[in-house]
Amino acid sequence: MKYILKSILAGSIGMFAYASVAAQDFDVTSQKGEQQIILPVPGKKVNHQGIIINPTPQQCLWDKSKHLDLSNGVSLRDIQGKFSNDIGFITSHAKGVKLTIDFGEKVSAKKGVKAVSGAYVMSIGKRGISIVGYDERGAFYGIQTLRQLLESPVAKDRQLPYAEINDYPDLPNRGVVEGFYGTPWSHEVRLSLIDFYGRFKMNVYLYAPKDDPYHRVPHWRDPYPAKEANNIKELLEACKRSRVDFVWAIHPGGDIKWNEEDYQKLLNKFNNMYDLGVRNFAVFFDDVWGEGANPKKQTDLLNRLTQDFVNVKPGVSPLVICPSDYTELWSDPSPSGALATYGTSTDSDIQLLWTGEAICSDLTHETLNFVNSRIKRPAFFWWNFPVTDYVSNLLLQGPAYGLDTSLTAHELSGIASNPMEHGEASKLALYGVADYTWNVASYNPLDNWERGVQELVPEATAAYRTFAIHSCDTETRYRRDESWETKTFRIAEWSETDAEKLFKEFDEIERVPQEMEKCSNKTLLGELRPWLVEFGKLGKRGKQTIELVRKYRSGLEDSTFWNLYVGNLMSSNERKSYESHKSGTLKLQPFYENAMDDMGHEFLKKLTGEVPMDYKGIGSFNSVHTRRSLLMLDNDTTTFYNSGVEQGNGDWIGIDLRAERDVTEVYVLQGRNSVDDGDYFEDAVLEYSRDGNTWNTLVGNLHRQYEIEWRGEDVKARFVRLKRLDSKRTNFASIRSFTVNPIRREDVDFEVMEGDEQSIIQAFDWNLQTFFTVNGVFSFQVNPDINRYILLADSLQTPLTCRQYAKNGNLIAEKLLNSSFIVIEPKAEAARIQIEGKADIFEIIPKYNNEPIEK
Ligand code: LTM
Repeated sequence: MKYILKSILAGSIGMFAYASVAAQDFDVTSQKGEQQIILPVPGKKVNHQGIIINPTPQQCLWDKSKHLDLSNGVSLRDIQGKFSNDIGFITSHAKGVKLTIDFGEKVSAKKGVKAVSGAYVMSIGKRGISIVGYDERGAFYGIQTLRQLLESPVAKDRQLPYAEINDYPDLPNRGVVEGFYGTPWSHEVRLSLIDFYGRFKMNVYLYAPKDDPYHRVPHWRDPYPAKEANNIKELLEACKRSRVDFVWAIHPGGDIKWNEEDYQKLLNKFNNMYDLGVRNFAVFFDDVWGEGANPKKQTDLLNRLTQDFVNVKPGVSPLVICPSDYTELWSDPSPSGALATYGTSTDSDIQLLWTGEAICSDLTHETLNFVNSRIKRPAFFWWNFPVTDYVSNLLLQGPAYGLDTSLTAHELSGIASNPMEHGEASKLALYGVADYTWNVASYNPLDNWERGVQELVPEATAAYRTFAIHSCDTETRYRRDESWETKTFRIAEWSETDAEKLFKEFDEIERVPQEMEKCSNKTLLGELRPWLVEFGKLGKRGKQTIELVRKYRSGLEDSTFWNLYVGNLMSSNERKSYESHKSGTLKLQPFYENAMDDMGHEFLKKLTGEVPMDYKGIGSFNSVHTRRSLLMLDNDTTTFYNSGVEQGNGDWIGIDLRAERDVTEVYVLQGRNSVDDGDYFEDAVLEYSRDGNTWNTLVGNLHRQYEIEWRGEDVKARFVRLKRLDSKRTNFASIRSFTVNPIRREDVDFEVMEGDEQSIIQAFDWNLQTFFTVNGVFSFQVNPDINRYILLADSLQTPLTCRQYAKNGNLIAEKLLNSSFIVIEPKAEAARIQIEGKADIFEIIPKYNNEPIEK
């Protein structure tokens, strides 16, 4: 639109580049290591022939030709009198099948039970059912296996196939750390989860809610008030029922003074908790800095506590510790570092928690080698999954994967999964953690997830599965695969078969919220509901989009198309609701956004005859081709594009101007936030290209420059980029702003007489991502060379009024505007046009007298 955009003059400013701020030397290691590559979910769905047992047993021999009839119930022989309350799932009858339950070293050795806590042998045969545990916990687990067998399709007529099961856990610690920031779980949810742990053979619950004030600052020194103390007693009883170790954790590092007074207060608190019944204790020093993180002080305290408390009080187990150096990201690897200090100076019975290569990361041999060689014992893995305290607008319902299946108890003492503040919704991931920690080598993440959705929502499994498969990715940091069965596409790749398939998926999605109302776990439903509501809307939006593309492809009048188009745009309120309870972020919502952008681009091109200026991010990083790169093009320096992977030689980030243009000005703002941010190209060159192959330098040898600005004689370019030059820095790369030829008010030849004078440029940037707002009256001077103005407005809530005034101020025409596609034809004597009402105007497209009228 050269006639209205005054040419953007390069003038004789000459070429210059400046760096407003140079980087200081600083520690950037904390900003590395977030995993951004999305690995696919391993495993595949298996046919379990009607027998579903989670965790997967180690050895099972089935004889399906013979069956034990349990229709008359069982007669219990509870040799040690411990399990009468655990077999409520089956009727007891004096004449029922004999169910014998026993445990202990002697009897278990006779039956070939592995000598580890939790192991058991169960036989089902003509003499009835026998369960022998290595310990009480093992026998309890045998009972859980029996319960699951009876709940399996194979036992629908209460006929159990003959079987010999020899089962045991691979890892000694299997469970959960309630260790997230945010609203701690309610008492009811905790009780429900403890029951769940027992049912799926998890044995540890580390109680460490970051926002429990009596766990951490400000009240870690004080006893719990009566109500909370009583709740803890109830949790202890529930854990006893589920044969779970309740580990109460204290988090003193935020304000501890390493003096006698605070030591005594800590000891008092431990005694106090002991009196409530706690026998397992933990001390956490995660996320503290300064003196609180001093490893020498920490280990001295722990050794003293072990001596004065753990070794003295009857029944107390060795401590569990989370050191301040809990991840490779910032742990000091040297022989004098924190991990080595722990390794050499703490009792080897003490368990040490470790989150891996990053805060949220996979469980690998490499990270265990790193930590174990220093702490001199197998680490206890704190798995930051499915925790969402860093992405609280998401709900993680995907498979539990990223856990190496060749690990053994020699390297790993177990896993404590850190879940979401939504306890019921976390069960799906915990179902996987239970399975992995019990039987590491057989762990099949995808199959486990398929079984999990069925287990958790048997009343609406298909709907829950649909929701869950599209609610997996974190968008940032610990990326998770999502929507792996769905094929989305750009309009340019349109095929009616794919479109129809996707339409059906969106249709199912739209129905999910209603279907999910059948879910009998109302607490789970309550946690999911805000996300389900948004998910349903996403289904509707997706369907409408496919219908709109179909209509668009078949050809529509401009006005009809535009009204349908804006009807399918998300309002800012809709966006706000979606943003706060997001799902479908990896494929579904991007399909909608891309389809709308693509149609908008083509439509605007047709109306203006120019290539719209909705520039696109390009570059060597995969993520730059996603919508995330819009964050560097949105005129908002508080948002940024981040590569999500480390930078390397030859990496670059740039923009595609969608057509060759005369470039006179480029501005790039690197880094995520402050000038101290490490995520930037330390050495770089600013380049342009006409074809994307041959690049020319605009500014070379940029060193430590966050802010890069170039202005000069126009160069013809379709692409502009910032390319990394060799440097030591291997951080991620971030760009807050990448601007080419920014439009300024003086570039726009349009006289505003009433209304917002400055933001009118948004209506002349040929970019439908931006708009200016009319709220009240807005008027402009008529240009006599223009015979029509087309205004592209958003969906009108109420009609606008358009008035035309003559030079002397007389009103000469008045019209109500109902359509979002506004065409104004100035009368011959009109000097001013006024619009009254409320609307967002994306573009104002003037049509000159001599221009042909497009169809
Ligand atoms: O991971 C650890 C050891 N500490 C905190 C957790 O409390 C928090 O939930 C996770 C996830 O944001 N990150 C942490 O650093």
